[in-house]
Amino acid sequence: MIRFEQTFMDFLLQHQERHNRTYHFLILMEGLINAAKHIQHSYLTGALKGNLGRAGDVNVQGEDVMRMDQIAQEVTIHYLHATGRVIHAISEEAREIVSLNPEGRYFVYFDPLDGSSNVAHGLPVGFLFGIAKRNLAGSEDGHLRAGKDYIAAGMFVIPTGTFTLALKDAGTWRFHIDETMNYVKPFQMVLPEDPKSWELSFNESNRFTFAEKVQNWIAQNERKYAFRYLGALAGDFHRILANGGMFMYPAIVNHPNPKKNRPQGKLRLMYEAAVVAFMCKEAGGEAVDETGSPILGIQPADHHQRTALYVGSKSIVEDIARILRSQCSGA
Ligand code: FDP
Repeated sequence: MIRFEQTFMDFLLQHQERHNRTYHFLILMEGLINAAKHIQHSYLTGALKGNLGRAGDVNVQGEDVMRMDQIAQEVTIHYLHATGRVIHAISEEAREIVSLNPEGRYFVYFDPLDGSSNVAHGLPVGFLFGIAKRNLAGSEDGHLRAGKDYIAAGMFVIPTGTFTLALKDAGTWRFHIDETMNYVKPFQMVLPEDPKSWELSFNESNRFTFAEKVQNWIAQNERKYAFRYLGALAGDFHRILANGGMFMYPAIVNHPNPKKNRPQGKLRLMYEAAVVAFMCKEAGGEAVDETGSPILGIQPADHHQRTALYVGSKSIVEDIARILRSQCSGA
């Protein structure tokens, strides 16, 4: 006998009742799910159709745009628009804010295909998103929201077929895609407390460009943990959520070529760092920036703002946060 698992929509309906979410939220989520399935399919057939190469453009971050980036952006905007629920979309792939529906009640921040170095190989990439709600009752409030004001955040790992969603004050949940392209079998993610399974994830080739205190922390701690790095935030964070430990992308401050320093960090605050920080918080973890301050508390000044990121199990992130804070105060 075939066993039918609980679907994502069943799960949302239950949570809708428990957490007072409106059907507008369900419609928005359906739009995001449709976009993810479409991207998943295009990615799986990407090599056959010649879509895994460069598009010939450079994006807002000055990086080469891949053909798949363009497809994922077009697809996501199409489905978000179709929901009629989104006033503005903020994407890594668009310099300006994309205005969709003046009556819409949500702001959506997303990176439709994160982890570009994996694209040419068809290896895992991520579709990351955060959602904030417009203030419909009072005077209009803007799209520049701190992560603590998001109502949900999530990521699809493509083409692996997993989907992780965190709902404000309702935990972080993982789903798997089934034969019918439905995301099913919700499983609540809680970051493991036991350091035995913990992993450390960062780009080792950048190691000697980090601040000295960060380098020292690595030297003192690296032997305690297994080291894993995929080079796509969604995939690396997926492992950390399950096994515990820490993913980090520290500021680059000691590059031999000073022009290559990134004192602000590399990752984007609104659609990368705040998204994983939100999921991490709902799973019992923590995330801080280069000053050791919580990522979720950062008020963005620009929608493409960058940040350094340290995210994972609470005690390991708090440990490095203490060092980062002392670095800032000059101690
Ligand atoms: P990428 O630049 O390859 O798109 O978004 C930034 C990101 O990927 C993250 O997904 C990933 O964690 C990180 O950058 C990888 O950067 P490095 O190649 O510098 O390690």
